Amino acid sequence: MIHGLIFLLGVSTLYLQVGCKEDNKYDDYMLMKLYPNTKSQIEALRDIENGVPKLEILKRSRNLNDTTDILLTPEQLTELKPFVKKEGITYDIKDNYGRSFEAVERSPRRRVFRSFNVFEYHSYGAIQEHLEMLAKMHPELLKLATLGSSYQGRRMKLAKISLNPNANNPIIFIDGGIHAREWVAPAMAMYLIHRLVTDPEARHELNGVDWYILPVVNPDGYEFTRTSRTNRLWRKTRSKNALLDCFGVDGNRNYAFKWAVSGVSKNPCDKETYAGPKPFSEPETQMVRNVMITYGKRIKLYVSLHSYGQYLVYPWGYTGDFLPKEWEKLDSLAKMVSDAVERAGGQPFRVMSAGKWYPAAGGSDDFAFGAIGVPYSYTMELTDGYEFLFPERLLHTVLPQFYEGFKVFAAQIRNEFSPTRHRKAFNLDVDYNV
Ligand code: 0X9
Ligand code: ZN
Repeated sequence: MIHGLIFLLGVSTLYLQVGCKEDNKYDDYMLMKLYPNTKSQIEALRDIENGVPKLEILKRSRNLNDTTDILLTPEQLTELKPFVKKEGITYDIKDNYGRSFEAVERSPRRRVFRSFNVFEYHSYGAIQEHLEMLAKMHPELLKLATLGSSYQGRRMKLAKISLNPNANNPIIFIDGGIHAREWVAPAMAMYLIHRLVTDPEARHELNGVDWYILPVVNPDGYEFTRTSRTNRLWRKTRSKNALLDCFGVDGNRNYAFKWAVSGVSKNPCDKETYAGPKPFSEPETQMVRNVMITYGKRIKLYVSLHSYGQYLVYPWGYTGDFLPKEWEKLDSLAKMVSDAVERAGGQPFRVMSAGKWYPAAGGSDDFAFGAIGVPYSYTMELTDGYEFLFPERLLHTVLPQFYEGFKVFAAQIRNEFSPTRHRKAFNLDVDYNV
C-alpha cells in the first residue's frame, strides 16, 4: 500500500512544483490533523513520513495524545485518505488553510505612534529599535553586542543582561526564530528581555546568572514570512543556492555536530529540512556558533526557542537509539520547568530526547551539548493547538506562563554553577519548589 501511495503522491507533488502558480500557494491547501490511538498507528504515520518525503509535515506525533499535522493539496488528500482510513486513524481537516493566514498581525500601521507592546508580533526593524531603546534606558543592565549581518544584510545584536558583567557568572544563552514562521519564539525572547530588564522582581533571576539572548536568529526568513500570505509558512534562511534557483537552508540542520546523518534533505529545493551545502554554510548559524565558542564553558544552559507542539526536548537529537549519559539531569530539570509552567496555568511540556521525538541531525541543541559542552541544552517548542499561527491576542496569557519555567532554569543554574558567595549572600538556594 505504501508504495502505491508514494507513487501517487510523488506524481501530484511533481505537478505542484512544475505547474502550480506560486501566489496564493497555500490558499486551497488542507491541514490534516491525524490522531493516532495505538502504537501501530504511530508506526503507520512514520511510514508515511519516511515514504513520502515531499509532504509538508508541520508536526510529527510520537505520543498517543498528540497529533501529526500535514499540509496537503485537495488532490493529495484524496490520495492519502484511503490509507489513513485503512489504518483506522481518526483525523480532522481544516479547509482552505492558507486563507486563514491573518494579514493584520503583520501590519506595522498600528504601531507607528505607539510604544512597543511585548504582547504583539513586530517587524524585525521594530524589534531592533526596541532593543536599542531598552539598552539606552537600562545601560547598567543591558548591553548590545554586534554579531554581524544576516545573508541579506540585517544587523544582528546579542542582548547581554547582567548585574555585574565582570563577575564571570554562568551564562544562560537563549535564541529564537531560527525557523522563520515560528513567530511566537522571537516574541518569547523579547518578553524575556523585557521582564528581566524592567521588572524589579526579576533581579532575583539576575543574581549570579547572566542572560544572553538573541531574539531573531533568522531575520531574513522572519521578514519574508511577514510580506505576504503566500510566504507565511517559510521556514528556512533566504540564502540563494549556488547552482539551483532555490533559496534557503534549514538553520536547525546546519550545525556541525553529526551533520546530516539523519532527518535532513540534501535537496536545496526542499522547503523544509535542507541541511545546507556544508555545516555552518549560513551566516546566521555562524553567529550563534561564534557566541557559543566565545563564551564556551561559561554557558551552562542553552535554550533554542521554537514552535509548536509544547515539547521540551534535549540531546541527542540526531538519534533516538540512545541517550547521553547525563540524560536524567536533563530530563528532571525539563520536568521541573514544565511543572512550573503548569502551576502558572499553562500546558505542561512533553519531555523527552529530541531524537525519540524524531531523529534530526545538525540541530543547535546537539551542537551546544556535544561540541561546546554546555551541560543543559534544550529545544523548547512553544504552544500547541494553533500550528504556526499562534494568535497574537493570546500572547499576554502564555508568555508570562512560560516565564515561570525560565525562573526554574535560572534557579538551577545559579544553585549548581554560581560562585557560592552569590548563593549565600542572597540566600537563594533551592527556591524553585515553592
Ligand atoms: O525539527 C526541528 O528543527 C525542531 N522542530 S520544529 O518543528 N520547530 O522544526 C526540533 C529540533 C529538535 N532538536 C534536534 N533534532 N536536534
Ligand atoms: Zn522550529
